[in-house]
Amino acid sequence: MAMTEEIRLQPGDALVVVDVQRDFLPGGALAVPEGDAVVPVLNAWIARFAAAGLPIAATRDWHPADHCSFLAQGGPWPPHCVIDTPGAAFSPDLDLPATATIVSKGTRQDDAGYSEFEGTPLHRQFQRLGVRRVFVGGLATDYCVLNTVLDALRLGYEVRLLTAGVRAVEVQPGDGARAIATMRAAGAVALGD
Ligand code: VGL
Ligand code: ZN
Repeated sequence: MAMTEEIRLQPGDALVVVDVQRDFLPGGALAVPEGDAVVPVLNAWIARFAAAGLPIAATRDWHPADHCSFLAQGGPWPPHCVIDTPGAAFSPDLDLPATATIVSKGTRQDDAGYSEFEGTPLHRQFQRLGVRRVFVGGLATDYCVLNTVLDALRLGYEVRLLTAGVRAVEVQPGDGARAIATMRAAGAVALGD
């Protein structure tokens, strides 16, 4: 946690907690290996952002039961994060303050987007709040974290990737490391463990 201490938060910073939902945790429908390891790390960041009065967005994968990314529709994934099911709930161990903004994505049948900025009000909300730098952690490194970070950079935000607070699905071994390399090459600054 040394790096966590060294970073000085400032006005214009916001935290984005990506998809820390039961279905992505061990035992879930689309379990990310060690997905639960991100929870204490992100709880520490949530506490820091909350204490500083800075914005916190908690995103969630929020799919209709016939979503295009599910196997039955020819997609790559087993059904997961179906709207209003227990698997779509945030981890019960995630300490989200009542002030956190909840952002739902993938809510339309044909909306496969893996970015939290795609088809959501997140960019508008951040613009209204004067957000310039986003700190991103959560699940999964190689899908929603990757695409959210790349979109954030394209939209002009500075990005700090909370490397201790992300875990990868790893459909192919090495996908997580490759995703981190891609995010860094695009301009994200990785904060160490
Ligand atoms: C995600 C696979 C399918 C993610 C969402 O949140 O990274 N991955 N749907
Ligand atoms: Zn999904």
